[in-house]
Amino acid sequence: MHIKGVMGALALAALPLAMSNVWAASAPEMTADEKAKAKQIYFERCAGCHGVLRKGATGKNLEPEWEKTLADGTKLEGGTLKLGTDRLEKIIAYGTEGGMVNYDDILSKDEINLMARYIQNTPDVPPEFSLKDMKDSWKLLVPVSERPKKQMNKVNLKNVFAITLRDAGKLALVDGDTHQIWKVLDTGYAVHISRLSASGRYVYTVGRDGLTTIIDMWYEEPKTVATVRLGSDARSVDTSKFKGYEDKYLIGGTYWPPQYSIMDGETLEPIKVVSTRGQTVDGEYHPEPRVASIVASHIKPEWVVNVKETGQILLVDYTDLKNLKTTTIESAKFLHDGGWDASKRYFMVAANASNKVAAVDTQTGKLAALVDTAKIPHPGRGANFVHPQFGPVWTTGHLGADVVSVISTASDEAKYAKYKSHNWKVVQELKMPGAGNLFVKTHPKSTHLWADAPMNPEREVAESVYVFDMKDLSKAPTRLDVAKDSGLPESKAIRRATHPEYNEAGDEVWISLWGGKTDQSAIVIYDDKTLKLKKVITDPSIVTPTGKFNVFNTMHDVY
Ligand code: DHE
Repeated sequence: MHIKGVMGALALAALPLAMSNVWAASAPEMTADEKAKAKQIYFERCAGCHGVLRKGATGKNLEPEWEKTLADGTKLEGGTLKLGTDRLEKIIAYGTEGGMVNYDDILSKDEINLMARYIQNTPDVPPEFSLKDMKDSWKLLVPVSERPKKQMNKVNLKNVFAITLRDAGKLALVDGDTHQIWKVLDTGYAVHISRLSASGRYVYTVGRDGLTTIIDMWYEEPKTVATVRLGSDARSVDTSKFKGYEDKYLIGGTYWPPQYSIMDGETLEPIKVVSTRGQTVDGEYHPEPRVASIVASHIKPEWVVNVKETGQILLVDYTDLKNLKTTTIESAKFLHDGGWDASKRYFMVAANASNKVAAVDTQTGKLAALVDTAKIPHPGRGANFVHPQFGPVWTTGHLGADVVSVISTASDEAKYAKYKSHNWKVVQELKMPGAGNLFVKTHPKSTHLWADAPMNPEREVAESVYVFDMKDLSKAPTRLDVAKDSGLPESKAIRRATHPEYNEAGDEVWISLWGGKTDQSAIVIYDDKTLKLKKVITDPSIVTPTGKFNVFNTMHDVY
């Protein structure tokens, strides 16, 4: 199943150079057909963690041969050739304690053998993608002048949910007031996130394959009005939200090529492409610094662009695209996902392989702190609340630890001055039943903090969500068995309960029950106050639902 991409971290042998043997092996031969098939599998399952050039990030380096020198001068070397086909097959099939998950339930024996051979060969370098390539891919399906001048439907747009139907390559727009599926639209493959225009009229999606779409919700039924390709591997997109720039620009980030692109916000016409290749925070050149999360500031005409491999956070000023001004802030490797603190002055981003969260002060354009956390923080966008003992806090779950970390923030300093000494520290760790959390969520009107654990190997844990009572955080969380509550018959594959998302009013929480491609999946809705089941949305069109984005909460970064 696709989720395996998240933790694909091969534990490859590393030996001090003095002890090593001369490389004896040569890469196994492969036919052109085998290579083409392996390349596709690598893109779908492996590249997210190991990188296109296989230099490693969340996952280990997968080059045939590599050497590196540690800070103390020790030289190390390793590589897939050293491990050989048999050992690699075992690692791919059964995983490792280092975080690589097993693929024996996804890939056939032949495919595992194919991949074991493929990664001993030199990585293929995919083509670059220029501004001209983007322009050639751009399709303006409906010019702005031909679009509705006012909303042509009666749907409460602010409470619509944009739901990724991952393996179907589609997006469902669901009416949050009636719980009815409003429209299912074609998108790129495995849309990673949806973002909203500042006006709340347009939904933007970005597929893993780089295809970006803009959907106009003012029609009687939502309609895709333009598409463009950003590159061959993408994860992030956001709009310009600052006053005077509403709906003006869109920015998209790509894993391959490593760059970000700026487009017209209403037509997606490509305007500018900026490479992120360059030096890491350790001073080494990196050829593949992928663009991870991107968010739009509410307090300045800027985007925060987080570059994974370099650990550099870019504040990109969009007031003058011809003379682009960028502030580059050093933080830590490898930057991944994150969200705003309650004041929307500080952006909190996970440097997951360093077990740190970087807090960027977007007002001063400087790093406020690097906070040490438990293993592999994975916040999604995180969750903000006022802690009874520590004041304003932002929380993150962890892929690699059985806790949710509560971090004190400097939000609204005048009001919360007495908590200053706690700022930028983990003030509490809330115990989860195991590791494997991906997302946490709360809402200003709620007293609950929701956490999922879809990557946990235990079915019981992965199919449930956990709800903490923020009035008394010493209590264990309440477990809600989402798979059972869905009423769907038991399935062979684990159906992962993931990505809690509030409705506009902040009184319902929507959970994706993410089954295999051929299983029936569901969206399971709970009453936030009583934690009772409210509604289950199942429909043959609900295929592999993952991320859900409520229009109002996404527009205003409510979490
Ligand atoms: Fe995600 C956010 C990258 C695997 C679902 N994911 C993000 C972001 C990045 C990212 C950079 C932040 C985007 C932003 O805010 O601009 N994700 C990656 C990967 O590189 C990784 C580890 C492996 C891969 O090959 O993609 C990965 N992600 C997954 C999944 O397997 C998930 C569970 C299902 C899927 O669609 O593939 C998944 N990622 C999500 C979701 C968000 C996300 C739902 C948005 C969270 C939010 O609330 O903002």
